[in-house]
Amino acid sequence: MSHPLVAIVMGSKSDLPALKGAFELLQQFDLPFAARVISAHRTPEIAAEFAGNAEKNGFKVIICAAGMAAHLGGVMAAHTTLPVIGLPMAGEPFNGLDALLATVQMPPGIPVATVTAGKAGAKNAALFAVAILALQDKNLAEKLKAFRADQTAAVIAADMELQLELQK
Ligand code: RP5
Repeated sequence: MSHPLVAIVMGSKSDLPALKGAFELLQQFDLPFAARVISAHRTPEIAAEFAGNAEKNGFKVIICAAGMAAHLGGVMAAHTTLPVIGLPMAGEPFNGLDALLATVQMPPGIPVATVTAGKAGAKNAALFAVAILALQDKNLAEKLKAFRADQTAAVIAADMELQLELQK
């Protein structure tokens, strides 16, 4: 198996259930990925070491999932020039709005490309990683176009189904 190009780093194992959609999408695109539990505040040295060596270790993009104060994306991005996608995790008591703001509000100079919170964000984070890798991979770009075409067809089919139901 080829070396994973995508790293999915989560701040806590408690984030794992929300990431299932990202795992499934990357598998759908036959993209091997590494998944790690690394906390920006509980294991800061490991976070710095992982991000600092990510490029040398063959990664091309890092997805960072974290909840609450959600420093993970910013800390990772501070230690690498690889693209970092921030995925806010929804949690109590602010249902992800805290993590969204913490992740998206990077001061100028160190960007974290932030997707929406939770399961929808997990899918979009994976799709955004695919889009980044597709820039250098024609086969992957074709797969992404096919994915979009399938999605379009599914919506059109759902609309046709609705019209038929309404005619009954
Ligand atoms: C963040 O704090 C994690 O990413 C998680 O979303 C949240 C709560 O972590 P646990 O207390 O469940 O480990 O660091």
